[in-house]
Amino acid sequence: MTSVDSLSARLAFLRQTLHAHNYRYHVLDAPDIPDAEYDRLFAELKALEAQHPELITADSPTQRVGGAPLKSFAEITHRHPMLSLGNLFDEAGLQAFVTRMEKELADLGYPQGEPLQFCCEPKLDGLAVSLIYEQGVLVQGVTRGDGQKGEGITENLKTVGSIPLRLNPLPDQVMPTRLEVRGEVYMTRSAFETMNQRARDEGSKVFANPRNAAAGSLRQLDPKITATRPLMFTAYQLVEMEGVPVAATHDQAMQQLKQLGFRISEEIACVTGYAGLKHYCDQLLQKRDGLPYDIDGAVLKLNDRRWQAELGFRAREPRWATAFKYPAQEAMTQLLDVEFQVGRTGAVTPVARLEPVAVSGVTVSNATLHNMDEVARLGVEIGDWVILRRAGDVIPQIVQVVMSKRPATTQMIKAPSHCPVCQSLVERAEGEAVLRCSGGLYCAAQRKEALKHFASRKAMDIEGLGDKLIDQLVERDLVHTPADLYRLTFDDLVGLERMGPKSAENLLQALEKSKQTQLARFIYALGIREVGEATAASLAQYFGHFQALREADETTLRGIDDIGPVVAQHLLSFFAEPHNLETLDDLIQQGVHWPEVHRRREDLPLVGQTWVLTGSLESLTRDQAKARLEALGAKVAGSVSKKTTCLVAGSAAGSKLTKAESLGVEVIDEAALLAQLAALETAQT
Ligand code: I6G
Repeated sequence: MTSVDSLSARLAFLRQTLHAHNYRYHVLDAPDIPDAEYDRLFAELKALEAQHPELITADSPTQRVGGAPLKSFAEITHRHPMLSLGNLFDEAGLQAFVTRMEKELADLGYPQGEPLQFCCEPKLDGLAVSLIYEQGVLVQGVTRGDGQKGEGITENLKTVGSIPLRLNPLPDQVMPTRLEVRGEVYMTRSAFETMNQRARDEGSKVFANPRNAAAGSLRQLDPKITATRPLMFTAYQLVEMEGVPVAATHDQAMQQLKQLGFRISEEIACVTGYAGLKHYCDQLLQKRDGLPYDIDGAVLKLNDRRWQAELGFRAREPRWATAFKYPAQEAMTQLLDVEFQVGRTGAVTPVARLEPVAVSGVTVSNATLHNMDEVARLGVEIGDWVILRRAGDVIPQIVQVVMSKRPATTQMIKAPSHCPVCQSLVERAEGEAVLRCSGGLYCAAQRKEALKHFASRKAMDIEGLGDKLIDQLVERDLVHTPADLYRLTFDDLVGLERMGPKSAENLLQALEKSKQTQLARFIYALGIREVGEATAASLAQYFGHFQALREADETTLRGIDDIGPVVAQHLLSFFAEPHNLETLDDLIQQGVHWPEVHRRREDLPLVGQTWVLTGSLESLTRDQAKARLEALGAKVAGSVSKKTTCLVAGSAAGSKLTKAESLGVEVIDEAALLAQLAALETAQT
């Protein structure tokens, strides 16, 4: 073999290997090499191509990084018009859709009495694009535009990791000679939040929602900018495939697309008739907040492609498909006032009081404004009309001011100089956006919040000690520190509002019961800044003894997984504060205790195991389950692969369960998880 041959072979090997890893990562959600190894192969390919630019191919993984900036986008005529979908909003509309289709199909000769099969999927809230492949290589990517003509954004789309530059062959090594596939480019909510947070920190452009972010990213003339944006592509329609027969049904065609290398929705399901459609739409709406991306509805398609073709199109919509729309995630309302709330750590946060408005099915009258930098960035004033967004599990947010509707008499929002609760000075630390009350535990608001956190379910779990009760205990000066809770007497309690003798008795018992706790819970209950459940679990697992944590220096803390410089500093400051040390001693004096053991990580029972959690758990949150598994030494991963030891499937588990079953991975339910955790934790103590 000549050196040219061996170079070509190495280039082909690197491209094929990187391509296969891309597919595993983006489509199967099951990477099987570490990122560093991928990066090493990529760097080798890049170096070889730099030495031999004449050997670069259009489908090389290096071609994703973004080519030269364009002057403008070319106008491209769609070979098949890019239609839109009709919309349905309620049961009556859905019923009418099915009845109309039954009638039209009957007129076309559809067998009488044969129930209609539909294929359903979420309607992702992004930007529709059409991709064209020739001989398996991506040659063109176009926006929808007006449906007839769109903009050529091929270079930008090439930077999207989940768009294959080259297709995988179908079984028997067949490759379509031409393929046109359509799908949605979008951002997951978490990628969007991370990107926006970085933009806020850097003072660059912040987007109102993931959809605008995806659209803005694709409209960049410089593909290098697009390459930095966390975009995803999910295919939703196989429009045309030459050289290979297209499957008879839509769901099978989607499987063909998956084999060819495209990501398809994990929520695709085939259903029968009106009842099946209704059930799917209801279920998906229930799942909506928990999905990692925004959806604005469900897409419902007749599954049989032959009957789709018979039905054809009406105006600019297919007759065989429609969108069942869900309540919008954004709404316009008026900002009535801004109040400043003091949190557990003294953060003074502006909270928007709004004219109540329905957003994604819920009436919202308050929204966070985060901090004064955010108020300035939005340019919002009291009296303004604003766009409110409520998506996923996050607190509703104001994302934009409708300047065109600004009333003549708006009022500036001013940061308070003194705490609205205790009148201490409000400070802003250098480099921080957050305002803080300097009152510490003198401030009743901070005291109340600290006590609420201490008593909460994931912390000391003091049953019956609700927010209203804590407010009264603080306002009547009965409790200053968490340790004071354990000194409360029957007489203290019966005097409180809505507290009868029985409730007082129960609360005293709950306080007594809470004294026996676990180290991780106790650490979490202390409310140290940025020490959440998972960090508390890591600390408990690492130190085993509370005293060791209390005395740890910075070097030791920084040596622990998950502990960065900021958290280490918060821990050091907390344990350097004499008042905190007094309270800790006092709590222990009052009888708070937990089993302590010295352990080495290697001795933990789940070391070397990888667990995955999916579906909804009822008796504990995912974070709690994760923290407890990690405390026993397990690694908790986000996706199932052949390396997964066990999948915990809660209710409504979806594709991860199917995948685990196909890979022969052990699957257990919530009850079995709880039993295993209890047994292993007991064995540890
Ligand atoms: O499955 C789909 C998802 C989204 C679609 C679709 C869509 O538009 C944003 N549009 C059409 C025309 C079809 N399926 C057939």
